[in-house]
Amino acid sequence: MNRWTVRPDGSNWGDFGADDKLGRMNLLTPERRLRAVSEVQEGLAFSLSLPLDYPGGSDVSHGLRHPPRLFASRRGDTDRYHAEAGLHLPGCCDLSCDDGVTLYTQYSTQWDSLAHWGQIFDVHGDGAPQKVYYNGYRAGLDLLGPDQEGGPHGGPLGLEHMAATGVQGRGVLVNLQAAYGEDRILVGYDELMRAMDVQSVDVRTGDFLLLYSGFDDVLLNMNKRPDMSVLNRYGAALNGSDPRLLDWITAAGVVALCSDTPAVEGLEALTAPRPAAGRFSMLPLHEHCLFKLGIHLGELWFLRDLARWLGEHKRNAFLLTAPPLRLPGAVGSPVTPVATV
Ligand code: UVW
Repeated sequence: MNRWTVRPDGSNWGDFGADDKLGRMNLLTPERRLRAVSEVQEGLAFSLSLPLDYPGGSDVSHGLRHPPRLFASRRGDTDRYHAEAGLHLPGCCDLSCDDGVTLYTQYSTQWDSLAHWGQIFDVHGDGAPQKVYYNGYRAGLDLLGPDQEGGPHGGPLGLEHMAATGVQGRGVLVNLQAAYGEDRILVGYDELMRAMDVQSVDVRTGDFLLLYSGFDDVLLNMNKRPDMSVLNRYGAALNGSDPRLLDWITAAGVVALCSDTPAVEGLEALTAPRPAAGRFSMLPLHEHCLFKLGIHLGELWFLRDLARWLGEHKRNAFLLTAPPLRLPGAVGSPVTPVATV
């Protein structure tokens, strides 16, 4: 039986194939990658990752995610790797260190996979809504929960599939800080179009759209002690409740939205009063991108240096290379994106 017979309004389920796992990443064709390479004019590379022990603490993720913890690998109880920063290997002059890590995949600079945000939706129009994700993949059958055998596992939507594509294409950056400053502002269609117009940003089908707010710089200056009273009131984030913005994202053909903020969209809806009736998504941009259209979201990227360089050189396009970890089943992944200009 088909996973769905009714797809959500405004979704593209099935358009990339009944069993598609990649969403808009399908648009990264060799031709588009070559066009992206043609944006490289100076040979300069920018790392777009925060140090992965930022933001610090757990407040930015509302207590959900915790800083990474490194530990030394050992064989049984006798190995003393790292005890003195190096195991002296018997019978030779060599020292060796070896380590492991406990890491929350969405703690710092990250990709959200299409398994990160789903919805309760009536996929057969029979009055029995089900828990589903992009392309109708089902919770508990296609994606496995932590108490299921083999779980937790993102199944077909695990990030290893995205990683296998290489994740490389043309990036364009809109500098929302330059356009709107440091006060809190939700950027809808009008505000985004105005900023793109002033900065002559030309978004094409298959592009990664990067949005710079300045949040990364403020966060780094807090030295792993994030002050939420400042961060919650800081800078520009997309307004996921603006239907014209969502329509534009559909029409623009972007493969991903990435920003230096924790969620790309403003989190105001998390604490807003809920409507008494009708369907309601707390994070409408997540719903639109991850659930309906297969558009990956990149969050907490470090964009400051790239944004400055692009501004100084009156440019906004570059080659972006940003594969997640090829970790089977992962719902999110750290990423060290590289922009080459
Ligand atoms: C949330 O849970 C808000 O997730 P994200 O990391 O996508 O912001």
